[in-house]
Amino acid sequence: QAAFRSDLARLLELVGTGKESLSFMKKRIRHLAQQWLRAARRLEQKLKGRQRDQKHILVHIGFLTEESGDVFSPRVLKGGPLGEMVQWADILAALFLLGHSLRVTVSLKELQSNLGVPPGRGNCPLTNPLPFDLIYTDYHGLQQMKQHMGLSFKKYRCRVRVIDTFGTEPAYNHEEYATLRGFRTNWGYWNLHPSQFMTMFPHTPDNSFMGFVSEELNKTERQLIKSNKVGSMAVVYGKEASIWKPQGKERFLAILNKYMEIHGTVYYETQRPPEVPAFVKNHGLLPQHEFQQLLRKAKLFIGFGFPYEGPAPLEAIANGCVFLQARFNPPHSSLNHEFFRGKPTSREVSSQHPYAEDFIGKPHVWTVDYNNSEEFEAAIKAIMRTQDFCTTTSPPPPPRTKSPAMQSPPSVLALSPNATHLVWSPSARRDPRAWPPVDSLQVWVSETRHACTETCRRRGLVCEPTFFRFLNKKEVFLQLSIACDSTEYEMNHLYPAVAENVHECYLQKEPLLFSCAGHNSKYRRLCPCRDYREGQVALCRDCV
Ligand code: U2F
Repeated sequence: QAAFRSDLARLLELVGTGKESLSFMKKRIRHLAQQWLRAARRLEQKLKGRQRDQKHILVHIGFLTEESGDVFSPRVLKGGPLGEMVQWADILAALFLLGHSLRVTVSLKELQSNLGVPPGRGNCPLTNPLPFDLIYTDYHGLQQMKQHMGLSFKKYRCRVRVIDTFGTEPAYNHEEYATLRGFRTNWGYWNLHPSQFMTMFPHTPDNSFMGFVSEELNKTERQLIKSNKVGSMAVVYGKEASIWKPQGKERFLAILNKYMEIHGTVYYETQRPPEVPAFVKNHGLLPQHEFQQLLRKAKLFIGFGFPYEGPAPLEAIANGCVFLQARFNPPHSSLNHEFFRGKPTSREVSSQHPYAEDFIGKPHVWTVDYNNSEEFEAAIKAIMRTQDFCTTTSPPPPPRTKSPAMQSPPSVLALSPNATHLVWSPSARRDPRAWPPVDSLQVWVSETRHACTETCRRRGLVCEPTFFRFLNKKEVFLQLSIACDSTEYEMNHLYPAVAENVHECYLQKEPLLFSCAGHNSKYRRLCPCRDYREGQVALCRDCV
């Protein structure tokens, strides 16, 4: 049985030593220890002694192995990416406190010895059963496991969970389809279940949302932050000098400088980096908790467009800052931007932090066109006038149904006057194991320019991929009054869908390709949307 743990010392030993990345993770775990322990006690009380199985879990952090090049560790103290380490530290702390039995590996040798494959005999199939119920790893680790487990990899791959920052869409995950249809990239095509990929932010519900921890402040801390806020202080998002390079930056920094004192936390060795203007007060790269102290004083946290989708904006908002970021027009994606090229997703990134833009928004998050000086200046002025958020520091829940799309008649009405009806399968409804309950399903037909993620979001709903199986039926077209001259079953990540102009209807032949992500000008998709609880999209409103 799993018993909640009340001390993190053993975890710190398990994480090991010898790399800056591991030291960063351990510092984070130590710094958040009291909050973790409090949270574990709260959950323990809530579960009232309910029995839970203790899982044997291997955590293999592939990107930190020498064999994959470990490009991150040497950059930890030089302004390189830390977001991934933030997330791994939090995953380790959560699994450990829940009482599971953990092994942590950051080298191929350790991986092999834990999997029971003798070193040097990498392609042998495992002779014994896999000694772990679950393996948390990343794409590098997946590759290493495949090479060293040989045939057993296929047998045990359902036990793998892949920590995958930017996500893997079903079209890229299905090997045959990805190969045939040009979705094959360096990373995808593992034929896992899409929910085995766990993301940093909820990019598409096809994947699981793992997230990371943002600090919780008590009332006293909030009061203290409030009294120490400096209304005219801005901190720039960017710890590496190269982030300060974007063209036109001088113009908008000069505007900002008219109103606010600008601070930076840019890494430097001996001299101020030339990319950072002289009027910026640069503190150098700070240890994480000192960076957060700086955010507690600032009014504004401002992004220059990179890094994409990191944890820092949420930390800033949690510490009472407004986050100002650039809108991308056209959006960045693997089709048009170097950073995303080869990533197994076609997601269109509409700003530096689409999660902050879509799920939090004003007054905490401002997304503006940085090429438009007037819009930029107006935003700064408006932000300076906003009240202090320190009394309501936790980010607000995702928006409910008040999107512009709700104010005009939904486009589905063009197809049928009663086409937004709830659809559920009576047999599934009776099945107590069906989760989430099918009663929460609403079928919406997308516009051709929208994926199901967007179609549902515009109605204050969330796309629920487990419900695709209820829509993938001829009768559903009929129920939606969609005229089908023909109905075919084919492999396509956009199906079920209708090619409206030609009255052709399509159903999905391959369940692994059910996908909330993706759109194409030819099809209107059938989207399985459901409602959700404020602040907790994983649950539908009447689920529990
Ligand atoms: C993201 O990685 P980054 O490391 O660039 O993400 P950030 O949002 O900058 O934040 C990472 C952490 O760095 C900390 C801060 C954050 O938790 O508290 N920090 C710090 O310790 N000292 C400082 O002076 C400033 C910040 C993303 F997370 C990755 O997945 C991507 O690979 C990367 C590139 O897009 O961006």
